[in-house]
Order: sequence, then structure tokens, then C-alpha cells
Amino acid sequence: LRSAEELQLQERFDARIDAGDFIEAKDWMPEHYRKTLLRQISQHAHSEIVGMLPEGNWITRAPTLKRKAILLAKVQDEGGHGLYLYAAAETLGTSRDQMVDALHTGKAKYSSIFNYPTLSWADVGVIGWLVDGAAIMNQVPICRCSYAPYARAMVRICREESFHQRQGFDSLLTMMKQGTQAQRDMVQDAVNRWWWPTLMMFGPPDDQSPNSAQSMRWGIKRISNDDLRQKFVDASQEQAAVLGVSFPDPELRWNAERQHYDFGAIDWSEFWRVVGGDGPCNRERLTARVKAWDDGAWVREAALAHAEKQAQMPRK
Ligand code: FAQ
Repeated sequence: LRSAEELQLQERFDARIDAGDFIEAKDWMPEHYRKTLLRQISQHAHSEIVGMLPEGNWITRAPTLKRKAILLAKVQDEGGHGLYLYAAAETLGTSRDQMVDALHTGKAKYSSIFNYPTLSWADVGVIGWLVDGAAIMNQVPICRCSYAPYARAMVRICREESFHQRQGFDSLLTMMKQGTQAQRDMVQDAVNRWWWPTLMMFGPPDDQSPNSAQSMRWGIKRISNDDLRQKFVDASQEQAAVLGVSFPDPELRWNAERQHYDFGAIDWSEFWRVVGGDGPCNRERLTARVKAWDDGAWVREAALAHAEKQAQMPRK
């Protein structure tokens, strides 16, 4: 049984959510709201950090100095996004060490998309165009999330994601319009491999999404998984026409009645397999993160030793 005081706090919280108010870290919140946010924000942070790996694979092999500088900046931005998001999640009372430990021991999820390999340079462009495009579609509504520290972090992240999306599209446009037939084929091959996994990024269909109803009620999610996926398909089809590539879906066509593109069935068994740890690169990604953490142990030790020494110094 809950105390009268707790019920009153709950009522006040619900009224604030209904009025569209933002909740700050110091405000009272129901335990389930705190846990849901912690789950989503930490998964999002892990996605940014693991998401550095597929493209990071191409930094040493970028075709020109300009493309290398752009890619370096993009991958560094992703590291920055992970850090803002861990900081936002820490305001909910869990330490970054605990979150990182959950990632490294395989307990925490991160986006399914980063478990696919980057086989050619065109994959880097396609990740920018489609994966960052999907990320923006999903993340712009989170700038209005009811939890203010998350919403604030998302504003800057979305601005940087727009640059990421543009650089990917620009790189593909160069290959499609000025490249050789082999380069155009490479772009089409990358699009074929990334299209379906990108559609899976938005999460399971609404009627199979256990968290959606409550997250929508709390204003954590503003637009449903399926509605975002549809918006993304509609926007991508027009951009594909500009590039001169096609998507690997014979059922993709304009539906004048719905005023949207229809598209084929998504293989949800593949999605759940990848989320469950058995995608093409899941093991490789986790191994790389754990190795990076272990290799950085000396930096953490040196920083701690330095801090201890500083603390022992007489104050000036
Ligand atoms: N992968 O009930 P729902 C980026 C899980 S963008 C893995 O619908 P929810 C930028 C879900 O966690 C990518 N797992 O869940 C970048 C839940 O499991 P749980 C990151 C997924 O939370 C670009 C279960 O399925 N973006 O990093 C996925 O209401 C390029 C049931 O699902 C974000 O995280 C998936 N795709 O909705 C970086 C955005 N989908 O936790 C580098 C913020 C679902 O109960 C390079 N997150 N699951 O055990 C969100 O908007 C939401 O969390 C959703 C899922 C929409 C992802």
C-alpha cells in the first residue's frame, strides 16, 4: 500500500506530464519512469559508443584527405554523444561505471544496426545517409521528451546528426554522379545490405512493443515505432530517386489512398536474433569495447594516482 503522501506526489507528477511540463533530475518521479528512462538513455549511449566501431573501421582507408577529416569528426561526435547521454543517464542515480559494466557483460542492449559489417567504402556513406537519417527521424521527437536532461542532450546531438546525414548523402552523390560503374555498383550493393536492418532500428511493430504504451503516456516517446518507420520510408524514397539507387523491396510503391509508401514485410526473426546477441558482428563489437576498456586501465590508474597526489598537496 502506498502512503497518502506518495499518492499525492504521483498525482502531481501525472498532472505535470499531462500539462506538458518537463521533469528535472531533482523532481520526484515514479520508480518505473526512472527505470524506463535509464534503460532507454543508457541503451542509446551504448549505441553511440558501439556505433563508432563500424565506421571507425574505415578511418585509415578513407579515399581522400577531405573524406578522412569528415569521418574522423563524425566518429568523434559519436563518442561525444555517448558521453552526453551517459551524463544524462547518471542524473537518474546510476553511475557510468555500472552502465559500462552492463554493456561489457552483455546485460545491456544497444542498437541492432551496429552488429552489421562495413564491407566497402560505400557502407560509410550509406550509414551516414540511412542510419543517421533513421537516427534523426527517431531523435528529433526526443528533443521534446518529458525528462529535461535527456531532451537537452538531444538538441545538440540532433544538430550533429544532421551533419552526419548530409556528409553520407554527399559522399554517395559524388560516387553516383561522378564515379565509375564499379563505384555505382558498390553504392547499390551497400544500400541493398543496409536497407532492411535500418528499418529495424525503429524497434518492433507497435502491437509487439512492450514499452511503447507507457513511454508514450509519459511523453518519453512522442511518435510510435511504426509511424516513425513510415515517415522514414517516405523521406528515403525521394532521396533514393535523387541518388539514382533503389531499395531491395519489390513491394515498395506509392499508395495514393494512404498518401504514403507501402513496403514489404520486415524479417522480425532476424531482428530478434541480432538483439539477442547472434548477429553477424555482435561478438566482435563487444570484444572490441572490452579490449578498449582494458587497454585504457593505465590511464584510469594514472588519473586516480594524480588526483590522490593533488589531494595530499598542501593548499596554496
Ligand atoms: N536494437 O518496447 P520497445 C545512433 C528493444 S542511433 C536493439 O519498442 P522502446 C546514432 C528495446 O530496447 C541508435 N534493441 O522499446 C548513430 C526493448 O528491449 P528492453 C540508437 C531494440 O525502448 C548513427 C525491446 O526491443 N538510438 O546511435 C531495438 O520503447 C550512426 C522492445 O522494444 C536510440 O537508442 C533496436 N533497434 O523503443 C551512431 C534512440 N529496438 O529494453 C553511430 C532512443 C527495440 O525492454 C553511427 N531509443 N529494441 O529489454 C528509442 O527511441 C527507443 O528505445 C527505441 C525502442 C525506439 C529504440
